[in-house]
Amino acid sequence: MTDTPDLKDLGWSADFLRQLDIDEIGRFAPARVTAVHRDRIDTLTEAGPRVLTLPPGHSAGEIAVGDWVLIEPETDRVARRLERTSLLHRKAAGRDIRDQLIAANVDTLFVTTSMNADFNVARLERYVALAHSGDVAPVIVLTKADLSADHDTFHDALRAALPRVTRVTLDARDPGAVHEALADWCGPGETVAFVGSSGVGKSTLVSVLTGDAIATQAIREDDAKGRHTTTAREFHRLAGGGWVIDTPGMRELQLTGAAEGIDAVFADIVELAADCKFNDCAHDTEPGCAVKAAIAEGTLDAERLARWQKLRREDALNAESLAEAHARQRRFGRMVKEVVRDHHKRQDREG
Ligand SMILES: Nc1nc2c(ncn2[C@@H]2O[C@H](COP(=O)(O)OP(=O)(O)O)[C@@H](O)[C@H]2O)c(=O)[nH]1
Ligand SMILES: [Mg+2]
Ligand SMILES: [Zn+2]
Repeated sequence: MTDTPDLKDLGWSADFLRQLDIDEIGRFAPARVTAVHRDRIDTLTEAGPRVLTLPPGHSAGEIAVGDWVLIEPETDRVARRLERTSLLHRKAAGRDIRDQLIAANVDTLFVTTSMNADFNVARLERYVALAHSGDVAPVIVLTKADLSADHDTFHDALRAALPRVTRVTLDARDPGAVHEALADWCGPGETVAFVGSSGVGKSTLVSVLTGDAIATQAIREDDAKGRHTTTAREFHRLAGGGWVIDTPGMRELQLTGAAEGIDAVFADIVELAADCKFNDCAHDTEPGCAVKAAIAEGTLDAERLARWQKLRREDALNAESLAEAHARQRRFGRMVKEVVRDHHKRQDREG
């Protein structure tokens, strides 16, 4: 591979090209966002790295790592952001109630778990729902194959809970095995990302795929507690072409606006629910409940129903608090405007 990736290598495709007007083609150079700072973004273009500023009135919060933007001719300014093919987002961590963009235009989300005590079906369902809701294809990566004597237990659990999601099993420290297992989703133009608990092998996998030692850097980012340094790299080139996005936000993901993704994971229950007597059946004590009937017959696991209901509740609750926060901000904005207007009126009267 050469040192400067071409557009296709950067992930450029017909999905983005067709968003350009005829007079923009050739004049507005496309750039892929590699890092987002408060007042500027780092990008990669066909001609190399470029730091860009945002158009007036736009904030960095609207741009995600992985986004494609067009550069205004003869300036270092973003003209506009192109529509995304996919978007991973979450409810911001802590008390800050807002929707936070994590990464855009990701093709594959490697949902990583080790085959030991960390393995947790509910958590994996949550990550897969996140992928589906962001239009990213999920692949489950089972690590520590070398430490587990019984792989079947894990595969059986996944066959029951996430039957349609592809799984691979590997020892993350074995480069040959990693390249072979993940090659199908990596390569020129592909963008991948990893999610999973701490300690399951994400950094090990990323180091193998990128061919350099960024594991230690990832640890430093964890420790930085949001103090984002300009040297933090979140967009890493894969040794065989393609990119891996590793943002600090990737490590803690709370769902919001993910109802469709959740229902995709639990499609069997959604299908059953269509046969319930009442449209708004809570699958609790209602008569004619097809979901409860399936549990009684033994064709549906009661715990699976409980996991679906829990995720839907969490998603609805987060959506509600986001909506409330927005309404509060709008009310505050209106109040500020009124105060300013009254002030001007008074000045006019007095002046
Ligand atoms: N034996 C074995 N150790 C692994 C495997 N994957 C990761 N590890 C080890 O588990 C520890 C945590 O791995 P790391 O990549 O830092 O996990 P992360 O927190 O998900 O980034 C490290 O000591 C790795 O060497 C594996 O497949 N087999
Ligand atoms: Mg790590
Ligand atoms: Zn029901």
